[in-house]
Amino acid sequence: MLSIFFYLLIPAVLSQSMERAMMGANYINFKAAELVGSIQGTLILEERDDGLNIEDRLTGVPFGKHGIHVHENGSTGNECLDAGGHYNPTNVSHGGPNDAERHIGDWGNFDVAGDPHLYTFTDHVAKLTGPYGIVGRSIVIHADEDDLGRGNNPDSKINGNSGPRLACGVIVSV
Ligand SMILES: [Cu+2]
Ligand SMILES: [Zn+2]
Repeated sequence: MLSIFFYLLIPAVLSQSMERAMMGANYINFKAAELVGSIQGTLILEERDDGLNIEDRLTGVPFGKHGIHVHENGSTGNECLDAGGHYNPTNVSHGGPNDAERHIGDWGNFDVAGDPHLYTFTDHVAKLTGPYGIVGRSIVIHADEDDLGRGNNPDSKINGNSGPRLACGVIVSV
C-alpha cells in the first residue's frame, strides 16, 4: 500500500510545482534532485523572489533529525561518498541555516516524525545559478543530526558531524 501511495503522490507534487513554475517567467530556475540510497523521494527546488524554495516528499526516512546539505560534486556513486564534502567555495566554517557564517547549502536538519516526510522551506543563501549556483551539485541526507557547527566534535565546523550518508541526488533540470 505504501508504495502505491508513494508513486501516486510523486507525480502530483511534480506537476503541481511544475505548473507553478511555468506560470512565472523564471520557469528555467525549476530544478529537482531525485534521491538514491536508503531513502526514496524527490526534492523540488524553485528560485523565487523571496529565496530558494525547497519542497520535499520522502519515504523510508528513519524518524528523528537528519542533516541535509548541498555537497560539492554532482555524483552519487560509492554510496554517496562521491558527492564529496559540503559545497564551500568561499572556504568558511560549517554552520546552521540561520548563521551568518555557513556553507552555501547548510540547510540544517529534517526533523522526521512521519512517513512519508513532507516539508517545504525557504533558504536565503543558496541559489540555483550564478557564480555559486548549486545546479549540477548534489544534495545529501545524513543518518544523524547536524550539530550546526556547535558540537565539540572536530567535524562540527566541517560538516556538522551528521554521520553516514543515507541518500543523495544530483540537482538537475526537470
Ligand atoms: Cu551533508
Ligand atoms: Zn556545511
